[in-house]
Amino acid sequence: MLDCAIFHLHQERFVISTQTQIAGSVFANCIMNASGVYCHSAHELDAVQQSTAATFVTKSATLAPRAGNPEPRYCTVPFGSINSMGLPNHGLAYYLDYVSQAQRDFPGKSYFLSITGFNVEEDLALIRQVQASDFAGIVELNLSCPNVPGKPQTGYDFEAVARILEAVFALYQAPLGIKLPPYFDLIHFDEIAAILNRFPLAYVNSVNSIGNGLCVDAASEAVLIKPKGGFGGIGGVYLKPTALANVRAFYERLKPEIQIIGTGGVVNGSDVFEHILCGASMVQVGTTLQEEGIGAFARLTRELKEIMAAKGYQTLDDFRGRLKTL
Ligand code: RRO
Repeated sequence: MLDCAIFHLHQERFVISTQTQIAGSVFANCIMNASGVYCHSAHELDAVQQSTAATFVTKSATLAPRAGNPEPRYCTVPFGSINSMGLPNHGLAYYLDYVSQAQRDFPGKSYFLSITGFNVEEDLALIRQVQASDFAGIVELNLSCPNVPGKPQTGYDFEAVARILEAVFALYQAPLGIKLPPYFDLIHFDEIAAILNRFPLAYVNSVNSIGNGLCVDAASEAVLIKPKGGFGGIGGVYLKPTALANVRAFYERLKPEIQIIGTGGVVNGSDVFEHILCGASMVQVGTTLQEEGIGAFARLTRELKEIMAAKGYQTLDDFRGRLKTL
C-alpha cells in the first residue's frame, strides 16, 4: 500500500504515512487534484477516484452550465501553463449528483465541491442548493477565477471577501474553505488574514493561478491563447515561489483552526514536501497533472515518501510548518 509504505533505511524499518486531515475528515494521502484539472466530467473524476490521490475536488460549479471561453484556451509553456478556460462546467446539479453517488459508493470518504458565483446572491443560491442536497463533504468557495471577461478576482477586493463570508456563514455552518488568488505584498497578507480570522473557515487554499499573465510565441509573433487578447492565469513552475510564500504567510497569520491547502508549482516530491514544510495540510496538483496524467499521483507520493524516509520522518506532523529561517 502506497499510503503506509515500509522503507528500509540504515537497516531500520520505517512505516511512512502521508495521511492527513482537513476539517476533521481523514485522508489516506495528502496529494489531490487542483480544481480545474481532471475534474470537469464524471469520467475525469472517476480517474482521480481510482488513483492514489487523497480525494478529488470538482471543477468550480456555477448555477447554470457554462461552455467557457473560446479555444484555444489552455497552452503548455516551458515552465508551466497559461489558461483562460472561463469557467466551463456542467453546473452545480451535475457535480452534486456525482458526489452523491461517490458518497454512496465509498462511504467514509470525503470529497471537495468547488463552487463560484458571480455575486453574493449567486453564492448564496449555490450554498442553498448544496444544503438541500445530501452533500456531506467540504465546500470550496472559489474567490479567485481570473478568466471571466469583465469580472474581477473577488479575492483582491477585501471588502467584498468580508461581505461574502458574512453572508455565507450566516447560512452555512458545515465545513467550507476558500480558494484565494496569490498575494504579493506583506501588508495585503496582514489585511486579508485579519478578515479571514473573523470567520469559521475550515481552510484557505493558496494559490490560484497568477492572473492575467501573457505568453508570446516569438516565431509567429502571436499570443498562445485566444480569450482576452492572450491574457490568462499562469500555473506550473513559475508559480511555486509565490505559492510557497502564500502558504507560509497564511500559516503564520491565520488562527490554527484555519488549515492551509497548498497549490502551485508541484512538479516533484520535493515540491510537495516544501508546501507541507511551509504549513500546508494538503497539496493540490494542477499543471503537472494536466501534463503527466493520473500517474502523477503515484509518482509524487512515492517521491515524497522517499524524501521523508531519507530524513527519518514517518508522518506529516514530523515536519509540517517547521520551516527554518536564518
Ligand atoms: O476556468 C478558469 O478559467 C479558471 C478558474 Br474557474 C480558476 O479558478 N483558475 C484558473 O486558472 N482558471
